[in-house]
Amino acid sequence: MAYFEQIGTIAYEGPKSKNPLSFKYYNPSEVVAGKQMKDHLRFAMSWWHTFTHRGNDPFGGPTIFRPWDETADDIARAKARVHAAFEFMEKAQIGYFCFHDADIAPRQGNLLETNRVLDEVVEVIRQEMARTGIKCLWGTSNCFSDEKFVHGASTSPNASVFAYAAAQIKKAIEVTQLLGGENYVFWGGREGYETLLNTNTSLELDNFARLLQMAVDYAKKIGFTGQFLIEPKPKEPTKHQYDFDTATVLAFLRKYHLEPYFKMNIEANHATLAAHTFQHELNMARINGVFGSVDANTGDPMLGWDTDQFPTSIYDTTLAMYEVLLAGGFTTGGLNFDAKVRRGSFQEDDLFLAYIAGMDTFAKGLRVAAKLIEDGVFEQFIAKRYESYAEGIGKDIIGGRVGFSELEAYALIHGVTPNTSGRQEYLETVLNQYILES
Ligand code: XLS
Ligand code: NI
Ligand code: NI
Repeated sequence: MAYFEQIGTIAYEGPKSKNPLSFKYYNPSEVVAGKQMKDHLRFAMSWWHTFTHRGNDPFGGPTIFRPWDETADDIARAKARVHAAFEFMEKAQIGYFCFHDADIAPRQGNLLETNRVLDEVVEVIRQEMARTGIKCLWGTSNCFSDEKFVHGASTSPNASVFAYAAAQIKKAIEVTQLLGGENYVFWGGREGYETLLNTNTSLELDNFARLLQMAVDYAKKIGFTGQFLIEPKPKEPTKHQYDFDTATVLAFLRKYHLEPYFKMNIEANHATLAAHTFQHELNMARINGVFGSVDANTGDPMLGWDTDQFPTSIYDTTLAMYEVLLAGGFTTGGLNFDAKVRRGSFQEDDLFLAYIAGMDTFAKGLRVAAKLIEDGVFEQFIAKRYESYAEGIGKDIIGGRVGFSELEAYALIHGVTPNTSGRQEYLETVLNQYILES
């Protein structure tokens, strides 16, 4: 049975097309900067936002009613969703998907039954993957929605909750391995705190590290070779999330000697919640060698929460793709649209229109970023700005040949040379020019 009968495969029609159900900038097989666009961008569909989101918000119930949700039996419904999801990905030319255990199969009364049903649905996914060639970018476990995780998972004060979370994650890694997932994501769910008046942060952080070490050990034991990713987020659902931002996660990984096993999954909306730009977080991951993958979405500058909107700002996607290209591009990672249609965009074709918007915006960003890098626009400016470190005293500082006494002697004799302008407004104009002309 087809769920999107009215819609055919979305094709590239170019920037002049007025057909809403076409790509204007995303031309999957076109070569940009030495690679096909589809291999640069590695677009992925988020199972949760695309197939289980019903439009609920704190003030109202569902506004989104999908045909696959009409199946009364919850296991049959999960299987119907699998068929709808693969039809959707095929038609939208999305090569990968990401999932939480709880998105793909309904939980049952106990862990054993839950895992059995999960296996049953995973088998349908496996068949659809074989039929379509669509792959799994990453899997993860939902250790935050259920009531038992009220005080966290591995950071819960209740040790039996720690054990349950570990069991869930063990199974989710196994399922990800079975589906050939290229990564496994740890987003800190409720790993954080509401008040220090009742929280032992020291024990909670140690326990968080213990859980991650167990995951590393287990992956080794079963031969899971996917990349482990941590997805930083500063707040929501807890007031203070432990994985605040890339820098905080790095300090944590280094303290517990976990850095070799983890990279970052950078989400745009989480970056801005941490009062960083998306580009800043990607840059921090890149320069520290922990750039892994991206959750592509956007927040709203006027709202202080994770609105998970589809990205439509070419400015942001250009600067994001600029960092991705400088990082050498994606290896195991990709662009997962951790984004949902607005509550008012409840028609089925809105799903396609939303993904087209996001994919085209990133495709355009890739095109502009590739041109900026090809022309060395900012790279040359930056190299020139720091040229005082290429010779003389600057070279001695970098070479470790001088200390405070030598520098004092230098300063007494030479004083300082004049500073030059940072030319920010000029560079911003050049960036606009590239966005408009590329
Ligand atoms: C929530 C997160 C979540 C992760 C996967 O804010 O973005 O969706 O990506 O657990
Ligand atoms: Ni995310
Ligand atoms: Ni998020």
